[in-house]
Amino acid sequence: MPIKESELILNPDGSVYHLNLKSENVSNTIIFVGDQNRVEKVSKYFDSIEFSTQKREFKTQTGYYKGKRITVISTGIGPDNIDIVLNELDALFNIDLTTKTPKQTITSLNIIRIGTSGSLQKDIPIDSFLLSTYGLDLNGMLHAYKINTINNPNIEEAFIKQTNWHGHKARPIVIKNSDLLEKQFESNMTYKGLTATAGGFYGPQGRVLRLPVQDDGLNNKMDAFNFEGIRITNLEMETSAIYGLAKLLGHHALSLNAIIANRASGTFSKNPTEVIDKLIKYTLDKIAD
Ligand code: R1P
Repeated sequence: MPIKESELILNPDGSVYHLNLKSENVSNTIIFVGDQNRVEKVSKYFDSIEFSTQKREFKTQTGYYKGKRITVISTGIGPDNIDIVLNELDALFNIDLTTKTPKQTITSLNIIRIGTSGSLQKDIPIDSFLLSTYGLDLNGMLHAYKINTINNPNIEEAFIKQTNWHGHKARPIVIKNSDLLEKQFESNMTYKGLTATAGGFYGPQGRVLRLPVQDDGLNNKMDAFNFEGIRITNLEMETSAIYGLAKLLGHHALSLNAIIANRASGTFSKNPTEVIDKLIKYTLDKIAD
């Protein structure tokens, strides 16, 4: 049965609805950034650019870096956007868009997020690189899918217990990164740890401006969380959604974070642009290696 046109929406030119992309526009090595203005901060290092487009916050450029074809795409902020980006990218490769039927053979993508993030641990300094070993989903988007083949109940149970997680909030989900990409991108420059992904920037990450939060001790409990040596190192808004959907769809994903804030000490980077640029170059060189 073909997928109905209301479920997989295509633009009049045949491109996917939100991303405005056709399969020939995209490499199977894809860098995700949050900020649409960061796309060109990556592609300025390309030797050549063959394709550019933008719709809403989703800006895409495809080009070559040291002979390797790479696509860079901005996802905007948050797990809801990741749902759109992952599903539409996957459709470009793994659904026949003419017959609207899933292909028999799956093409596996390599997805690397270059993000910014705040560290929860005093010993993970501002301006460092952090490679996310796991994504800890605190926002619930992934509960729309059947996740029981990809989650880690032991870590989840420990987290629920150690933080006294409130039953009215979405049940936390823990998803592992791609071992393959971790090996490719790790070095003595990368700290490692579990990255928590919140569904908002203020209350969902424990920031209090005028509104009280449900649990004002949550960040401290997350900071103290330990499961067999696994610590929560940082908090942002996309990693768990990328890890979860990539794994379900058969893709490899890795999240690399430029640490621009230290929530434990309450400090912010003096030069966030510089550390992001360094992480961009680091990532591109690891891809081209
Ligand atoms: C919040 O300011 C945004 O910055 C972080 C968060 O995950 C969130 O998307 O990442 P990016 O810099 O990649 O957008």
